[in-house]
Amino acid sequence: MMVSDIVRELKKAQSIGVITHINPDGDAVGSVLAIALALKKLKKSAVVIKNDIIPDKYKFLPGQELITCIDDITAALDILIVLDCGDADRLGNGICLLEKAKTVINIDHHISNTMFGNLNLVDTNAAATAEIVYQVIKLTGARLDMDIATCLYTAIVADTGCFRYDNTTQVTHTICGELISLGVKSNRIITRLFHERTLPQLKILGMAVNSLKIFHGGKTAVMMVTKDMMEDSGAAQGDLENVIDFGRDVSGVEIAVLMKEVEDNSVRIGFRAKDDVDVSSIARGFGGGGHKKASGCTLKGSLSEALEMVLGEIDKIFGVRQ
Ligand SMILES: [Mn+2]
Repeated sequence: MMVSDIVRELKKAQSIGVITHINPDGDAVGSVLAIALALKKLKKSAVVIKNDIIPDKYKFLPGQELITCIDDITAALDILIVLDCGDADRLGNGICLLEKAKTVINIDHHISNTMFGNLNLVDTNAAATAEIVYQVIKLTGARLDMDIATCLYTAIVADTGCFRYDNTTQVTHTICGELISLGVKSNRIITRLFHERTLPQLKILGMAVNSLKIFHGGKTAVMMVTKDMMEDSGAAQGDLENVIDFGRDVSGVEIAVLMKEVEDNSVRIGFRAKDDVDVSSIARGFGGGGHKKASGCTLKGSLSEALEMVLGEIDKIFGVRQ
């Protein structure tokens, strides 16, 4: 599917809902707000449909007034745009909206995308879904203003780890250069995303780092976050974003794992790879998905059971555990 096919559909439509995956990250939030703001400029009735809590650190983004609850979507939508979501199951309660929309447009950059839309625009070379959203907005002719640019820039900065990950390309920098020329406050956004922490965020980071264990002769770093740690620190869901990077940053580590105990005897697991290891296959093997260097899955069981399963898979890459 081409960007022009998507734009043609958008132009024909009137009521458009925009949604992303549960546990939304910066790319997710920035992308949905950017496209909804642009659609407004094209005089469409556009809303961002809320299927999960939006982390406080993205509350500064423009367009928050376009956010609507699922229950308020009573009439059928001409189009539902699903952004940054590799699998319809990651829509949480929002999955019911797939039925309510005449056309579902799936725009994403995950290699694991299941192509669940009527129209699918999946570009795995894009560093962030926001890069694709930028192309779509450009082609609609909607004027990129500072609000839209701020959302897009934040999304790209979030998904590239501030241009550090190797998904960052010349295209990424070209787009971001244009966004800065529109007045985006680059350093303020980067500080907000990567350097500013609430006290609970700092406490949970400390606890996670303290739990770090090394395996495979230093190539694997595992951090574990228990429900008690979340409670003691006062941290909320979303406060763990980027914590996994501290495991990856350890010299010699090639795979970082962050395991979080979640409600119903299950463990949410994130993987990050340095250099040549592909962690998307590990996550996929456990029913999850993601990218080569950043992926995730959920396992049933206790933290220690999940740890054994994960290390068992990494043994296959690095050989005998040390
Ligand atoms: Mn993304």
